[in-house]
Amino acid sequence: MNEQRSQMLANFRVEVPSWGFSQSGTRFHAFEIPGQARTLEDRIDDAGLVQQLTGAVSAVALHIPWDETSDYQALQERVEDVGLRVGAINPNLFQEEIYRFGSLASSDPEARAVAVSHCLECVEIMRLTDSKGLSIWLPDGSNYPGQMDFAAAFGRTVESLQTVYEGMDADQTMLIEYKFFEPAFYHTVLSDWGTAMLAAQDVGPNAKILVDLGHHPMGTNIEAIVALVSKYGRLGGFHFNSRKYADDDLTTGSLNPYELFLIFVELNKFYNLAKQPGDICLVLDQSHNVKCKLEATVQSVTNLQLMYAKSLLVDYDKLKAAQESRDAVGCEELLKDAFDTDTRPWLQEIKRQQGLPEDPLQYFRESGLKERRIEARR
Ligand code: PSV
Ligand code: MN
Repeated sequence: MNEQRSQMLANFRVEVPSWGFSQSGTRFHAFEIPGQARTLEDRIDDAGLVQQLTGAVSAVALHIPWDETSDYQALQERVEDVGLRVGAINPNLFQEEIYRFGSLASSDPEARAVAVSHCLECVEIMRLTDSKGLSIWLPDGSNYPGQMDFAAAFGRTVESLQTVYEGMDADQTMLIEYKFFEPAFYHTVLSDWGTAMLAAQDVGPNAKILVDLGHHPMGTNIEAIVALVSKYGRLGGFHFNSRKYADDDLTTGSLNPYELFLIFVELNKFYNLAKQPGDICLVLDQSHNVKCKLEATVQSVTNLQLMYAKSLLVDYDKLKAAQESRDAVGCEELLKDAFDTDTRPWLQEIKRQQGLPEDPLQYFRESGLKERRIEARR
């Protein structure tokens, strides 16, 4: 395999979410999964273990207050001890009573003030932990026609985001995540890439869009969104996961590998994803309610590596030429050729060179690591 491409594949990194390791559930029940993390330290150790197994983790993304602590410097040291950085900091704007009618968009000035001040507290945590991304998702919206004035709610959101942005440093990025429904079912304030883009443009140059793969209506062409937002310099990052129906938070690549590959194809046109630290923030956002959480995270990281590898096989010059000569079949065949190539032997070869287990899942299961983790957390 071409040396440069191998180097790129070897350098690919993704952030893992602390919340992907602890107990989660559906609105019906949260099951106990053997070995799941119980403390903040467990979550960091799990992120470190995924890095030890895959070599492809850059950072652990945190959610506040789920990962709140009295000593953020100690937290950062622990993260560095497991070979990682503190990744994006996610404020939580959805679990306070005062947010019943919204957070940054609320018509209640007190609710807005609480939400803004929580985001600013997260900016302070970023300073203490040297994190560069403030990843904001707001649940704001309405359930019934007439309940909320759409334009006014959007205006209040922009104003709140501007206040947060003014409190941020020049080397910090605000990531604005959109989602088309849930928890609101009639209208959502930041429902799609267009509304997030309008907000980002009003907020400032370091306000970017975050694309969560589970946040679009069925059939949305996410790769086309990626291309447009990138063209306008506004792509800030990703929340990777997989979905069948809505925001299912399943293992990345489990249901949509071709879509994932096509997203990487667009990303490669704009960014060098092998550059570390990267220009965009690639994060998993999943909650594993059936699988061993650590195994699901390893699977997700591996699926990302394999799809990224396939995207590196595309001949982009040939693709451009075929597009310009309007050869629809030729274009598609170029992509299919790359997608149909088995990239597992290539990734295994890289892992051998890096001294990593060729099959991280098998290693986790057979080396005793899995049992020891379950035993220690009983
Ligand atoms: C909302 O569904 C979301 O995708 C946001 O990123 C939240 O921070 C995260 O999920 C919570 O799990
Ligand atoms: Mn998300």
